[in-house]
Amino acid sequence: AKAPLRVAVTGAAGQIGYSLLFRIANGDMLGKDQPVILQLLEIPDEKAQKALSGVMMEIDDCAFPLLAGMTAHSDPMTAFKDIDYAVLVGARPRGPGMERKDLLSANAQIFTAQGKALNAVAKRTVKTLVVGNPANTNAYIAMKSAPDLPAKNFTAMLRLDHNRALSQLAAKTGKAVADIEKLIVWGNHSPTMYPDYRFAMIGGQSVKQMINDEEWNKNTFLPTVGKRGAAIIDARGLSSAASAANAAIDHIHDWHCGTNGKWVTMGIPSDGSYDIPKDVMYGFPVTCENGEYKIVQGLEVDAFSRERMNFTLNELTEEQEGVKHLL
Ligand code: NAX
Repeated sequence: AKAPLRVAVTGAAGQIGYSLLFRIANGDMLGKDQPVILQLLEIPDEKAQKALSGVMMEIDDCAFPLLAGMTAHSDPMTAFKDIDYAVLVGARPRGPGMERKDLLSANAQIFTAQGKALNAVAKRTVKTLVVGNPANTNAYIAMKSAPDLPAKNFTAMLRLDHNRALSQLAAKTGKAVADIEKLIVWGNHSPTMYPDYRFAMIGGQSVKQMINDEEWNKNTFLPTVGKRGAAIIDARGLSSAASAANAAIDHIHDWHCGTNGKWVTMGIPSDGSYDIPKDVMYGFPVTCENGEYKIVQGLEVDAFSRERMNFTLNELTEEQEGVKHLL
């Protein structure tokens, strides 16, 4: 049998945690033959810790065969000890009267502390996915706070946006979501993201040609995907949770198990590809193999795409400039 892998999840008593933890313990993330140990972090607040203990009781009651251990923590220095994977979900939400820069600095504190803890105690090969918003910038902060770990192992979640775009394209073309290949979401996990189906294929046919409607792309597809999070809050009264957890599972599953050549979107520190400045935490098309992702290279960037890619890049640059003095 395989040795267990240690997975830390922060914000473990939150909404996303409630959908995510059961699926990790069930083997959906790292494979059906891979035992896992869960190291769960919540804020020290008594209510949060108590809620976490309740979630852990339920996980116990599932009697998951792959769950080899589980611990509760209120300090990242113990939660991240020897971990193989970190899924950083917990973040400071925007409160009433809070401005964007207050939100950025509140989160900068959380993610500098967690980056330093990863740097100090996690396995040297630890792979990190940041889900908590602003996800790209939080991932950037954690990466910059962990100088002894490989920068490439810090990533941000764009996969929910990718999956949302897939489902819109499936509905538009009347085809199965599983048959759509080569979709991309460039940039920031925010309404400025650029979902790009110029290269997408279904059964050997170009999706762009099948749809053949630039007005639909600009006026329906891009805003629908970009504002999907808001539409879900409006309908449900709560932000997306199960779909976000599912996207986190997909992201790490594909990173760990590989994509067999299939393109997926990951927020990763740029290596300069596509003229995105080095280190910016940006959504790129990647393929994964042997636990490593690789940016899909050589794609043409037309004028419309460059404009959209720069728009979302500028937002990221501003966010990352805004936290620089805190790093
Ligand atoms: P909840 O408020 O339900 O849960 C968050 C949990 O995190 C709370 O239990 C809180 O106590 C805990 N927490 C806060 N600070 C912490 C810290 N420093 N260490 C450990 N735990 C901490 O939010 P939920 O709906 O689960 O969403 C979590 C985050 O995901 C939010 O920032 C949200 O904006 C973000 N999202 C990101 C998405 C993405 O695609 N990247 C999509 C879904 C989601 O909106």
